[in-house]
Amino acid sequence: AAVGKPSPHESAQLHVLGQATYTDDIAELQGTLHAALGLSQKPHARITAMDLSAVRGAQGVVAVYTAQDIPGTNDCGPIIHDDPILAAELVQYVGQPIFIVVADTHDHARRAARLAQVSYEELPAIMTPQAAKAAQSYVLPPMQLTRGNYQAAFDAAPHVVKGQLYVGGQEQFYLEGQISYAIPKEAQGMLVLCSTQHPSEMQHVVAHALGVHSHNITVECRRMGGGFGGKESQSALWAAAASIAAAKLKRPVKLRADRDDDMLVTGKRHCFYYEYEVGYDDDGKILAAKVDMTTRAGYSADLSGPVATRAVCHFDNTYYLSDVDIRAACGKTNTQSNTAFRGFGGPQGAIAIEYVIDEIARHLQRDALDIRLLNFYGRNDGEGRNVTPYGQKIVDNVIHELVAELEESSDYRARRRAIDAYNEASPILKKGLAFTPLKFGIAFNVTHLNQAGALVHVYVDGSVLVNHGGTEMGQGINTKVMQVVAHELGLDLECVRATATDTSKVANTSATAASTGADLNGKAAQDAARQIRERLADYAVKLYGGDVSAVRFFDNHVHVNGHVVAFAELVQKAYLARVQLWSDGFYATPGLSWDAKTMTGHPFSYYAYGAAVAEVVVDTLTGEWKLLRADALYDAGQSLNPAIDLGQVEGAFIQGMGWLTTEQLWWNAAGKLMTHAPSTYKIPGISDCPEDFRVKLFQNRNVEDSIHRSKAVGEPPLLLPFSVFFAIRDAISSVGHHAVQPPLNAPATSEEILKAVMAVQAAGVAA
Ligand code: MTE
Ligand code: LUZ
Ligand code: MOS
Repeated sequence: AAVGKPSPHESAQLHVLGQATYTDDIAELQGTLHAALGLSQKPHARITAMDLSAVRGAQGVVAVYTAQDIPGTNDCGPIIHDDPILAAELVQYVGQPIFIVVADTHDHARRAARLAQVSYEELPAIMTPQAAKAAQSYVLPPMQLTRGNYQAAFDAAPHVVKGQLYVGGQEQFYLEGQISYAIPKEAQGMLVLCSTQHPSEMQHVVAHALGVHSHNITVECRRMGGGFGGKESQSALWAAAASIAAAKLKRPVKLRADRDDDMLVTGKRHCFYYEYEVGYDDDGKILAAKVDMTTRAGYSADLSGPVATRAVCHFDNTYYLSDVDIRAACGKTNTQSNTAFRGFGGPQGAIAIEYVIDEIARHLQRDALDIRLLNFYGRNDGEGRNVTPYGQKIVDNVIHELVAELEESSDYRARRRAIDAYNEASPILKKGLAFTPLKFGIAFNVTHLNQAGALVHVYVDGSVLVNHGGTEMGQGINTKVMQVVAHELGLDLECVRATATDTSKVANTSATAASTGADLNGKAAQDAARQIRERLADYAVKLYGGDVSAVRFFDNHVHVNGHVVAFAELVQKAYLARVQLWSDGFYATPGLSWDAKTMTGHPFSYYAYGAAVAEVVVDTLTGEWKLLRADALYDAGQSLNPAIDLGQVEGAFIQGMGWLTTEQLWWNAAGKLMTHAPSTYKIPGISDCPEDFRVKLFQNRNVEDSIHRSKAVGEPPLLLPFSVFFAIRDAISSVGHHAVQPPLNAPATSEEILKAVMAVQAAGVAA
């Protein structure tokens, strides 16, 4: 069977040979022009005058467009329409696009974009979530989820912990930057080749910007060189700008962001500022939990609402919290409009409760793993403690078994003792160890987005083509969907080919996001392939007799009433008999509901689980550190493809580690993001990966009827490297013999680590 096999990524060979076609590799049409964007230099200001004559006069320039030149709506925002394509009078962050310049070459366009003379009347700028909170400056109304009686439970609790935490944002740093190539077609038509996770949204935005109906616009994406959420909504600006220029000039226009522009213009993971207060008993059981989260949403709403909602719904992580008051507000700041990034608020919600648990454990001088175990949701056997604060009952909890397996295989307890001994004998180098669990809800938390479509063609030679609404960003969705189709028709994977995502093939698709790509599109493709198989089975019975329910498809053959017919042979015969050999397919996840007002319902189809153990060594003189060993166990259900899933877990682990340690976004006093290139923004490299990296998939089967009982894998493992952050905190704590709580915000850069070490030392001296 094609499903469940560790097949290589469908484009692996093309990737390593450099032969995979990304948008910028597509052969350019004759007459293609190149665009660049002119950007705001102020974080918050009124434009009082804009002199673009030098831009117009620059070498190679063909045209310059501002907001007034947009034929349709000047809007590229999803959900709430507060995102202009080009700022007209008001600019709201440094890097906000204000004009498009089109030239004969990419280089000419970029050079010309710098020649604008813009006068601004500056307005006060809000740069941080704390400042936004103080000013009550929000892009959306704040949200709140309560259960039980938080205040009474808190007041009665024997112990309390209160504090603040700050967790920074993160640049998606897809290797392929944002790009769109717009090609005008006859009669208002436009073909947009775009690196995007959401072709249908690009189609809508382009149609609106051009003032035409959606049926005129086709958006196509064969693959992305990574999206990580950054191309869910924010590819729209680039698609719209290229299309506006192409429509005006009636010539193909390509808009490719270089890295600096990409980082200055587009939004990132939301940074979070938390104020928490939690009551607990002598054993460390949490009795009451309150958290007030403020995000740096940036200047517009974008996806900040759903991101904050997911943060609220992941504050519980793997823990039963009886009495809660969970608040989230999307701070309006004069920065890039923050957006989706792997985990989509889930990691930001969950890390807060993990920080609280770390604090409780240190107060009680207990191993944090024991506090975690004590607070886990109940098992599925009716012991209770299994309803989330938002009212969804957990019926698939495997965290007890999964954590027990990892505790054993990682030798956690013995290594804890060994590290204590090491630290006693080592004055400068300190080791730290941490064990963190995860639970992640699978489904878009916006219910209607949980739908997908697919199209399967069987050609007369027996070869199969599948097209679906998902997009390939390296995560292997095409491989998985091809496996599902091959399995359904009893074929080898080689018999199936997947083609570019195309709005003219499957309509009204959702973003490939929320880790649901394979779940949704796999089911839709299965539905399409099943219909073809059933038609072929009916026809086979007509030819060879027997019972249709006994017809079997495997090993590229059809077994019917004692006959064995090659699939391709049956297909040929079926074609001549005028049997339809192609089909569409559709899927909508059942059982979902959400009431945004009360923040309750059944927003997730099921939960994925995981856990990790990290061991680090920290140099307490320099703040430098190294991850020595990481063990991770992840619940991918009955994995569709264990090779791809292991790669996803490893990649998410390292990416999440970068978020919590080395990746720091820094804006200067003038409001400009200064970390806008790899020279100043440090993502993990190969040498940051632990030499000893033990990643395994937990043996499980989805209790929900998901595609072949698999579970999603794209985002949840991003929570695994919480273990790295808390291992660093553990190493710092050992400096004060675990008597002082080290203050540590994320990212725990070497500078932050050194500051925390010094704070612990100072507290030790004072005591
Ligand atoms: N893996 C690779 N290689 N590149 C990516 O851009 N994006 C992640 C994850 N894994 C990403 C990735 C994010 S943010 C999501 S939501 C999922 O893949 C989307 O794909 P899926 O739903 O098909 O898993
Ligand atoms: N919800 C969610 C969403 O859980 N994940 C997403 O990526 C998303 N995107 C848009 C709207 N809601
Ligand atoms: Mo992923 S952040 O849902 O694109």
